[in-house]
Amino acid sequence: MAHSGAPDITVTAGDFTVAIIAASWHTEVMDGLIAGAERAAADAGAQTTLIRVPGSFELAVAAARVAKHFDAVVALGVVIRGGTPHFDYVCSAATDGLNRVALDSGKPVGFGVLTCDNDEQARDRAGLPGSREDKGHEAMTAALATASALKDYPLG
Ligand code: DLZ
Repeated sequence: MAHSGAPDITVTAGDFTVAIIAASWHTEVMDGLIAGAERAAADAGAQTTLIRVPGSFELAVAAARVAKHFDAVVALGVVIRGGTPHFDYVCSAATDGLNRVALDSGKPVGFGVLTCDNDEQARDRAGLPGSREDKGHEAMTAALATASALKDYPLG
């Protein structure tokens, strides 16, 4: 299911704790993203805690609040373009906010927010039966691989 050009990452170090922050819009696609993230964590021996928020706009504040309590955070959401500029504002808030959390906390933040033109594009990336990609799994793998790469460099 890997995207063309995506690295084949194997996470070797287990024992990490990860907060999965998940938005609630677009239920079926979100269920696929969460399942993919949880599968990747289980394969790597990591412990997860699932925290639900209403929409993708709320992902960053939740990540900011909990980052210090976990080795890594994975943010999952689905934003579908509508007929107004709202899509751009929610996507910017999520991407800018989550990037700020990563830099401010020094903790890896896996970015599993789908920003799509339509529901079909989102389903194709959600790790559901028939999907070409599994972005929840990818986001968790990236967060764990980064936590592993940085484990010998403590915060502060
Ligand atoms: C309002 C809204 C809309 C129109 N679309 C989405 C979406 O496609 N995906 C998503 O995660 N959230 C959406 N939201 C909700 C906002 O993220 C946010 O929860 C509300 O604006 C309340 O702050």
